[in-house]
Amino acid sequence: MSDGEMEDRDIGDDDMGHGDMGDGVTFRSGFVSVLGRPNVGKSTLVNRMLGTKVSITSPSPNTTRTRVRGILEGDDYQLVLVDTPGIHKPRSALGERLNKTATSALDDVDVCLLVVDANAPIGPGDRFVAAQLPSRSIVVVNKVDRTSKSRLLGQLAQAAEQLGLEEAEYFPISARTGDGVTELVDHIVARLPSGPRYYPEGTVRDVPEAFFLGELVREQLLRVAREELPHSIACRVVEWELPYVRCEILVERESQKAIVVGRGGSVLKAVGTVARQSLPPGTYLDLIVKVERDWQRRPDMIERLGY
Ligand SMILES: Nc1nc2c(ncn2[C@@H]2O[C@H](COP(=O)(O)OP(=O)(O)O)[C@@H](O)[C@H]2O)c(=O)[nH]1
Ligand SMILES: [Mg+2]
Repeated sequence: MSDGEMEDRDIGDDDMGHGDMGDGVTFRSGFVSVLGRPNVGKSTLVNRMLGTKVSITSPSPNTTRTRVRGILEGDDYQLVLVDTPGIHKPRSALGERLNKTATSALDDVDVCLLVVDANAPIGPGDRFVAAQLPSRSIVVVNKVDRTSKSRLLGQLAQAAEQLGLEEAEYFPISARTGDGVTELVDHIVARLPSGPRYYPEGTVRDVPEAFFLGELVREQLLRVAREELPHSIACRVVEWELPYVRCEILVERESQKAIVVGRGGSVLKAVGTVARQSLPPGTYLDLIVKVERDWQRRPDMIERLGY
């Protein structure tokens, strides 16, 4: 989804009045983890709820590699949204690491969102994730823009029957169009306990700036990547001395390097143009492609990349 498609959420003027809901609570806050199998739209939902991009998205699974925190606030609440890597059957050291990162987001969480795809049958992947969640989770049935009313009803029934979450609540939404998202946010806020402001007012994301730039570079590269390449790309900013920024792009094989560079450097150039838009004007962004053989299988490299 492009930034342009997203409207800014005007959180300041929310006249719903989430504050004192008759229980004497005047400020609510808490951590809300977003979990699910890969590709169901977790990151798209997090971005949509925040009205800005904090987490990169792509059509290929396992795009999200770290826990990404975005902060949504109103006059009387602050909600820390934790996006996670999709939980899946791991095939590499990286995959194992991603699962660990995701399940660790279950510790000390106030509300759990389990995202499922409205257009795919509830399967073992969904049940596997659900089994690790508290029974009182919120099941978000995403991508309703692609389904029909009757199919959606079937999907809700299946979710209720198969996920084993006795006390779950169900929200059909479209992270892409925003359909149902306001209702979901209102509901989550109402469920938050009374608590402090965890982040200074106005904070949007808890991701180091340099790391986020590396993510934006990777997101652009994922647009040209096919087959196994998405998993093989890693980006890390190795120098951040404004106006000079240097970002390394790692791939696993020489053949992949050619794709990432593009004919006459065309891909790199296009990627750089988009990534620079999030940097101060006049920033010089140096993109360097390196082959780091089989980094996905090497725990030391995964660690060094911050995954
Ligand atoms: N049609 C449709 N596609 C969506 C929706 N939400 C996400 N997607 C697409 O699903 C793919 C995976 O999304 P992403 O947020 O990266 O999934 P994640 O792996 O769960 O974080 C991307 O191509 C998204 O554009 C939705 O509500 N409707
Ligand atoms: Mg994601």
